Amino acid sequence: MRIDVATLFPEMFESLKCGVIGKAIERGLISVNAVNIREYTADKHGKCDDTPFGGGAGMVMTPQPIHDTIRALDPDRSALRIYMSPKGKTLDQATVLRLAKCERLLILCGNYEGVDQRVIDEDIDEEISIGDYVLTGGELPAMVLINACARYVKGVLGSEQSTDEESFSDGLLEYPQYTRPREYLGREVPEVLLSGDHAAIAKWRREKQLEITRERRPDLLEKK
Ligand code: 4GO
Repeated sequence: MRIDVATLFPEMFESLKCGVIGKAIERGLISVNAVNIREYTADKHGKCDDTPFGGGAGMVMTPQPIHDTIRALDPDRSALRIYMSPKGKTLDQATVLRLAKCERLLILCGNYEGVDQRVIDEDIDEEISIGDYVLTGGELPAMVLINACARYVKGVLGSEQSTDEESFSDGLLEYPQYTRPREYLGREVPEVLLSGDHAAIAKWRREKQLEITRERRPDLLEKK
């Protein structure tokens, strides 16, 4: 999977080199190519923003540098083009799975008050939000999206880590996990997990999933 990112802050994407995603990049399973929109501005002072028509606070990113960056990265429109925005469709696991199947993604990150609407209309396929809150830029949401999708690319998670036993894979929240020691701060690991009875363990875990989902996210049970 190839992911191109159009951003004013490509350095932010260096942090993807950490951990599981970093390993996947090293192994060539995914590639992340963050490009600075400023490299494409025709303005001799490197300007990429201007005041909004109609007035109001802040600055808006101008269309020319963005359009030219996107055209350079994806001249034949072979990537699915996404703009990170609080106005977008809220990201969920079904959307993650659909995007993870794409061979190429191009993610546009806005800053300030956002980007000129005409590049969204001309160049963008989908607007996605990571949740109902506003951030100063689309870069962190883009990294959330990249991380969530990369986990579903074949080979990214080791054989011991899996995407099919976790929260949301079956529409429920996850059961609690325990590891050594058997007692910590006076708290014992639930007896059944030490029993070696795999059927009893599976039953206990299912019950815990239903219990925590009923308590915290009854809406998920309704959907099921
Ligand atoms: C995306 C972008 C929040 C999200 C953003 C989100 N804030 N909830 N800020 O996914 C245009 C300028 C949007 C700053 C950007």
